[in-house]
Amino acid sequence: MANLNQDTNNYDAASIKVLEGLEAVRTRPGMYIGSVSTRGLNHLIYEIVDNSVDEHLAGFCTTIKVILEADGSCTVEDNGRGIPIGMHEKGVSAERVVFTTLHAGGKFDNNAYKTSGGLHGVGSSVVNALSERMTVSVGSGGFLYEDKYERGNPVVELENGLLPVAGKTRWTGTRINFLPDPEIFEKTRFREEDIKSRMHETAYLNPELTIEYTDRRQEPAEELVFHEPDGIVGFIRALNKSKEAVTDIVYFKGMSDQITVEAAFQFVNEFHENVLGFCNNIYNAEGGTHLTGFKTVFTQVINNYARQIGVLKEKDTNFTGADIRNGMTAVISIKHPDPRFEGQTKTKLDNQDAAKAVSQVTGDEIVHYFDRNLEVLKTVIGCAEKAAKIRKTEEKTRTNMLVKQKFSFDSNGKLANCTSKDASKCEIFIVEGDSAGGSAKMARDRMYQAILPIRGKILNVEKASIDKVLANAEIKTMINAFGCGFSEGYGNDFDISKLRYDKIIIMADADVDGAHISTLLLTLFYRFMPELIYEGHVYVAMPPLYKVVPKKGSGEGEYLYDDYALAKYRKTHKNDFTLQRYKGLGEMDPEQLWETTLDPRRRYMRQVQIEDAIHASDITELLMGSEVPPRRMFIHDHADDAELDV
Ligand code: TSJ
Repeated sequence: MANLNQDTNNYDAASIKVLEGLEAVRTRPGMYIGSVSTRGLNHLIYEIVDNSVDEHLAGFCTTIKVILEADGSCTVEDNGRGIPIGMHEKGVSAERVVFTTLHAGGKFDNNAYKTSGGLHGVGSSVVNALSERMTVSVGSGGFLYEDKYERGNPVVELENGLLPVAGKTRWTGTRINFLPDPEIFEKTRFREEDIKSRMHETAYLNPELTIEYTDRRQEPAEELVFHEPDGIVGFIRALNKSKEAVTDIVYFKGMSDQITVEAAFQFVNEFHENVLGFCNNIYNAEGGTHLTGFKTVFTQVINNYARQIGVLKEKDTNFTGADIRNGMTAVISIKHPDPRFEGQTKTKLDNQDAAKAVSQVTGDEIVHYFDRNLEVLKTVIGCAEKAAKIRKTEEKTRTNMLVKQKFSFDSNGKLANCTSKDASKCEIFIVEGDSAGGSAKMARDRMYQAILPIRGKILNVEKASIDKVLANAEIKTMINAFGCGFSEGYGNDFDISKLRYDKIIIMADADVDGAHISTLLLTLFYRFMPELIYEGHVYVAMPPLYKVVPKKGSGEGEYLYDDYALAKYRKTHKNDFTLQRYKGLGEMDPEQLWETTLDPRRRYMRQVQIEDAIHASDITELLMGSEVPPRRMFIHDHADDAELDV
């Protein structure tokens, strides 16, 4: 409070309220940014950058610079009009109001397409409140203005409510530098892979925008320029770059009812669909009304054509939507003046008018296109025919298979199930290797913990067709054990309410093979049971890497879970301890396994979060690709991704 400028009584009163508001952000940061993990940290950058993207959408900014500074702070700069620095009705510079008022609204929301990415579409004031320090620089009308904050509190004295001039400049725009507060965040290192892929995605969605990315935390600095003049067409090209395309990329854009609709799609030789939805440049992981509109009309149009050209006869049933989208990669990007979101993670677009607008534009545009491109139409219908045929054979196989297995749940040799049937308390560990599986069976809490050992590598589901996936013994056992079936392109038999375990915990060695198995399992879940991940049921166990025992004293020693912990331990214990390194789960006896990895009160584990489908398919591509170095990099990086459970 000491730093508050008290020029006007007006401001005095207003500022007290402001501080109370920002204090709430610091007390419950999760409410505003989702989490205080790396994910929430990265979100600070997205939040700031989105403001510059808004300025771009308003037609005033062409370039955004994003710099990860060597001191751990982040700078975002644009060449727009500059945040207004004039007098606001509250009696202070408008800029102050933006950074000290929660949801600074009204005057600053005159932008028709304000990006509001749902739950976490929070304001710059939230970033300010969660930053140890923040500097705001504005270039406007030939002058440079500067304002500074510490943990949300202004530290620059205003002159009659206005910012002092800091110099002359010909530059116009806004530059923000902020340092995330270590009192708030578990870790304060931005994750470059996330930032880069988000900036690249933003470039695809805004073809006239250039984003210059610099990471100065490394020597030499990494510099990248994201500029994608082909827009979502380029996005589709990138998504399909290692796939076998069977059609050209089709693109269209239109407007209906104040909503701009833009879409691109292409068919590839694969067994699944990849249809991504964006609203106001924000990815909608859970889809929503724009995707529904697109899918519904696409299905109708293709079925109509199929009847017209006689591929479907009168007695034939229609192709299902999934038949038609088999092999489709699509991006649907809409701009909506007032988006609403629902769903588990508030990433599902909920506006009914979006479904209407998308189906209207899509219907008109694809009929226009297919009328003039019969070859593409025939290819698309050909894909649907093939998919329908496979679906029909597999429907039979699957019914036989699942009926046979339905009652074999308890008699399955490998699964050591738990006694309790209360799903909310039960856990299933999927354990790599029979020896670790054996120890885990002995060590577990039989009441609530089930153990399923799996051997070797399960199928790479990305490349295999559904019948091969289902023929795999370990996958069958797993699907049966979970109890909720599975969903894939040909219908949805997945019912998460039947899930028998609250937590599905992957337990693999901390080496490359272990990471490979974890990723194969995650890919399987992601493809066929994505709700498991979206609803937070999937975890990765984190067995310790080391045990340290002090040479002096009576200390029993402790387990260390990463190299960082070991480095810290070395600092406080010098060399007066013995160090045991665990090579694999198989090395631990049952008691150790219980203490370190199974016991809910002591174990560490990470909850798996799929940030978005794009990332997941990148992951798969990385892991399934032939180059070894990037593969290893992912495996290492991935450990930072998720949250600590305990
Ligand atoms: F998040 C933020 F507020 F900190 C922030 C805002 C961060 C960054 C990097 C840039 C921006 C920002 C805001 N860039 N450009 C603008 N533009 C305006 O706020 C603005 C300027 C002029 C007018 C006008 O009507 O004249 C309206 C607006 C909203």
